[in-house]
Amino acid sequence: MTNHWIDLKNTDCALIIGANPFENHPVSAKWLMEAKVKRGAKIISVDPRFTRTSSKADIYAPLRAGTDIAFIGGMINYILENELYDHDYVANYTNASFIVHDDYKFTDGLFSGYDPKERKYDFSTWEYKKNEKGEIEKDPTLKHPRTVFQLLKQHFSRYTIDKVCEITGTPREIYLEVIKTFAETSQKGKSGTIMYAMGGTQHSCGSQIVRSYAILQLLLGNVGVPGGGVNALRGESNVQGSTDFGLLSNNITGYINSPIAQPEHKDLKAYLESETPKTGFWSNKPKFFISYLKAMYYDKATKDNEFGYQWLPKRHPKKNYTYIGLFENLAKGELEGMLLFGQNPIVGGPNSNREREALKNLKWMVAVDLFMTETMRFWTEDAGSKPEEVQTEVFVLPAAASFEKQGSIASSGRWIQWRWKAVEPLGEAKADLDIIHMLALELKKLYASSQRPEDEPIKNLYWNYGNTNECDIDRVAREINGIDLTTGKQVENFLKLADDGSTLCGNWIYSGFYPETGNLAQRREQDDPSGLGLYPKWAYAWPLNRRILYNRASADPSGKPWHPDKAVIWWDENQKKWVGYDVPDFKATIGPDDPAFVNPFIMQTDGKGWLFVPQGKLKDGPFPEHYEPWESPVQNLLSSVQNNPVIKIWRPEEQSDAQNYPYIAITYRVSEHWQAGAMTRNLPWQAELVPEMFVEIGEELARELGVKSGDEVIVENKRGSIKVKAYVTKRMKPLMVNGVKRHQVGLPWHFGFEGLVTGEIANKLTPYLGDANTMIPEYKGFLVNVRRAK
Ligand SMILES: Nc1nc2c(c(=O)[nH]1)N[C@H]1C(S)=C(S)[C@@H](COP(=O)(O)OP(=O)(O)OC[C@H]3O[C@@H](n4cnc5c(=O)[nH]c(N)nc54)[C@H](O)[C@@H]3O)O[C@H]1N2
Ligand SMILES: Nc1nc2c(c(=O)[nH]1)N[C@H]1C(S)=C(S)[C@@H](COP(=O)(O)OP(=O)(O)OC[C@H]3O[C@@H](n4cnc5c(=O)[nH]c(N)nc54)[C@H](O)[C@@H]3O)O[C@H]1N2
Ligand SMILES: [Mo]
Repeated sequence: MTNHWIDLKNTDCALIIGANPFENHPVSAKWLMEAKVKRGAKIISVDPRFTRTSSKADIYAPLRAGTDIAFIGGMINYILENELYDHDYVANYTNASFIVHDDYKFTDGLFSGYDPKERKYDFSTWEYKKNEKGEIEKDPTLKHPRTVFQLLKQHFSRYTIDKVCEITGTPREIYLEVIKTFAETSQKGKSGTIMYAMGGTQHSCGSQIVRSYAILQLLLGNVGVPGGGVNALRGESNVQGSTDFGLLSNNITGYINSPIAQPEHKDLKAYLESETPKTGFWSNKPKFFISYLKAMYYDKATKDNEFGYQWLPKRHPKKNYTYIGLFENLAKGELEGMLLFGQNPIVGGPNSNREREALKNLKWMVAVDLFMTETMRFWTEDAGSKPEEVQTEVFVLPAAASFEKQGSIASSGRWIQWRWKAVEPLGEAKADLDIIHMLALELKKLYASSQRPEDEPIKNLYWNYGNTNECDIDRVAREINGIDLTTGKQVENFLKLADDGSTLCGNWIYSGFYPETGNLAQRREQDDPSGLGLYPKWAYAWPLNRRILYNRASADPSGKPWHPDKAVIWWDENQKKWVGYDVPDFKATIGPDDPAFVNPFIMQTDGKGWLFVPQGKLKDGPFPEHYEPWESPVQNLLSSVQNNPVIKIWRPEEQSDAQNYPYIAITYRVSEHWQAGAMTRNLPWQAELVPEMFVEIGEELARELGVKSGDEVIVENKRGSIKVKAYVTKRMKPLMVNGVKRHQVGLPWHFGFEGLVTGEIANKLTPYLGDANTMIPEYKGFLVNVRRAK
């Protein structure tokens, strides 16, 4: 989240699109209702299904799954055409005035530089026009036809109200009401938030859907202000922490790209040169990276050996390490073993039948979990396997649950809090950290006397967390925070990190979270001088305890808050610095004489919010463009390019066609269950609340199919077939899409064959393809047929 949970109370309008927070993030409901009741805020829910969130909304807008870019694109167009945007904000704080390269073009669904054979873009024209001195050319009036602003206008001019409603199936009057209501938040003193989660991201255009939210919010001046922002509601408890700590396949900690085995990364110097921008805050990257290497290898990391850079694992330039990529490598027999810490791919991964088959290539699997899961038993008849044909050896280790161990946890709002152990783990269960610790100690012992160069990374790994079976978590936390090696004391924050090997830091964005004295556990003071719910002394928000990211933009170009009700930080001419209620997300001493005074987006090289994304930072285009989901019964009405042309399609032969599979399917969560279900289908009281797998279908489709609630039906496509109960509701209604009635059906994905209640796995039906940037699967918006079971 750019903002945080409590900040929702400051909003004037919440556009909830691609999320169902009243069920999946219920605490948000408390703050949204406070905004609604106390301040008259409006809530908008945009969802193919009428959810419990929709039931609390002022406006509910249905849409066809996977048409979110069209939906937001039409809002952008309307706001530009009718000049409802925040002109001062756009002109000063975004790249609207930048002039784009002469050769950049967009023609019939394709941006310039497309190579159909490679299914890739050449990004060289996705650039700005530069003068002889290499500076970006600009037109502050925004009138030049090649400014980002005019190109944005041109790009979205095709997204008219009529066209959008034909694509999305949203009724016209409702759509107009959504636009007008949300556009009001561009007024000074008002702010609107966008809340999204998996309904927005699990699509072949997922990253561009999120981009469209960012563009809309920048146009309305809603980024950096209380009650505003682009707010990703994260999923698993501490999934925010997991990505902060490099669990994404292309990162080390703190969102720094992990090195690739390629000439540009051949040594530390080359890596830092190619990865460090000259301007913007990321120009500090060498300090963070070298401090990370010191945390990895400590005294073994010296200037002479590139601080151990060569020991750090390198990614293969041609391999795909994302989730589906790994499973496809496994299917090809490239992996021998798998460690699963709290993951249940047979139920949670896409194309479950395919993944179950791939797992059979493993020699061994170690699964660490609270419960017996479907994945641990992928080799059984229950899973559809023939046990005698599977050679995999499966080791099952019991894990301690969250309340049986201590540690830090980060929420979607980037607040890091300490969690104490409440009870001892049952039986032999151990904390994941202790399991990894024991494994590391054992590996180091095994390799201690090895002379092979390839074993150096393990031999030289710094593992200073004690020698017992219990990992010294206090030392882990100190290492993450960072240590000044000349004094042996914790560094105050990442501004104190150095690139000469004199500091060590496990994760630069967390630097400062665990000070020398008075640790995180004591950050529990409930004062909130601003009244905005910032609570600066409660928990620690990365980076630098900033509660609202880009908060420089909460003040106008002269440094005054746009409105006194929403004042966060401001320029103090007497003290010559930025002061206020939040920690400035900005260099506090940059004053009006410095051109950077109007550059709030310090993580970008140019300091501006990007309406246009240059240089292929997003692989599928500088602007979002609507394409149909990979499987769709509808022709793309905006161009002749049917699908996002750069998505990764692993199994093209499995594309299900609309003739045989006419219904649009989405998968979703119910409040009563958690994820792949182990954690709720093993609890009697939860299991009882939703005891059976079902497919949710609207009344009209139910009549057409001749089924009633409780009847057994088959839901099938080219990847699989499942037998489930029909659940007929008023919540799913057919939509008129370009004059044709289209039905959508919904499947919860919480069921499997283990646990107290069992049911078919929805993911037997989901496709194997990845968004061009993140490789997230299209879990929402694929095709199925539904028929009565005989
Ligand atoms: N009770 C409970 N809470 C949870 C979880 C759980 O399993 N159970 N899981 C947690 C996790 S890990 C996560 S990631 C989050 C996910 O949180 P959400 O994203 O809220 O979860 P979903 O229910 O998958 O999807 C949200 C909504 O998106 C809608 N939707 C489907 N397709 C589209 C589309 O194309 N466009 C739009 N606009 N909407 C669409 C669905 O109908 C659904 O109502 O929830 C977390 N919270
Ligand atoms: N069709 C469809 N599929 C989806 C989604 C969707 O919307 N639709 N959503 C996707 C999303 S957003 C997510 S996050 C994934 C989730 O997919 P998974 O991560 O596979 O799902 P979970 O059920 O959350 O699995 C977590 C396991 O961790 C165990 N566990 C809990 N606490 C601990 C602990 O402290 N230590 C250890 N070692 N284990 C623990 C639980 O018992 C459980 O078995 O699924 C994805 N799959
Ligand atoms: Mo998630």
